[in-house]
Amino acid sequence: MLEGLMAEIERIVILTGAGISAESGIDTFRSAGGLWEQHRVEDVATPEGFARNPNLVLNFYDMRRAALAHAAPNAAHMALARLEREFSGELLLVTQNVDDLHERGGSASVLHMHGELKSALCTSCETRSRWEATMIDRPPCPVCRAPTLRPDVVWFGEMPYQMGRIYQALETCDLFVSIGTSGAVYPAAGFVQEARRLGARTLELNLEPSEGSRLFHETRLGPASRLVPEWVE
Ligand code: BJW
Repeated sequence: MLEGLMAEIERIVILTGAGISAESGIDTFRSAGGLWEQHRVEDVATPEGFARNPNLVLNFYDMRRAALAHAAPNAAHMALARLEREFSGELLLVTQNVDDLHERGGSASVLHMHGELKSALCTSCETRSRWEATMIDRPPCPVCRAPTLRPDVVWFGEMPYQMGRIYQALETCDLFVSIGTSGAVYPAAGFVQEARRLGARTLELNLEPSEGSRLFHETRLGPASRLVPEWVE
């Protein structure tokens, strides 16, 4: 595929979701037993929930950061890193995931449109800082010292990061590939239509058909750890 890709394709946009990290032991959101069966979305993934009960939200993210410490990238993350190294055209890897498994799998450039678990955002001075420890102790911002740090993640009702850059890449790509995402959350769920409208070929790799499966030219079903290396090979 890599040889074929190089011959025909100049620009690729890849969107990943929770499914690519599932085989690394990271919970997805909407699968059976997933995070939204264990927690109410309104409580842990909205700005209103954080305002109501910050400790509940900080606990939720502390728990996920702890789970991430025991996880390792799988063959799908590594295959995308290989693609980045060997593809001679332009590649934009956009992830909805807040984990760092793409980076640990070897990807040098990753756009985290829903933020990152290991980053904190100060709502007073808007500085981002590294966050490896627990948040529940509510330490002050390392820059302005205000006690106003929050998880640097995008909750419902908030604007995902770097949308201008993503739409620009979608407008000019030849190939859009969606991996391990349910297509239940916008704006990411609309990327396939955007890319297709402007002429890109579209491919979905997922365990089961996503909500927008019919919008793709092609869907391949199976675990990401098998499908992604097969596609990149
Ligand atoms: C495997 C696998 C294996 C499993 N191998 N695959 C009505 C209509 C349209 C939109 C709206 C609406 N009402 C409200 C909205 C907007 C709202 C929205 O989309 N709501 C929907 C519920 C309808 N969206 C927003 O509010 C967003 N902001 C926004 O729209 O701003 C305005 C705007 C306007 C114009 C342009 C741009 C913006 C913000 C959304 C923020 C989402 N935040 C979260 C939490 C992030 C932090 C955190 O992680 O805690 O992001 S929610 C959660 O869902 C998380 C994920 O990134 C996101 C997507 O989930 P994902 O990755 O798809 O996971 P799952 O679990 O759903 O699916 C897993 C998939 O993997 C499944 O398909 C499995 O089959 C598969 N799988 N094992 C391969 N081994």
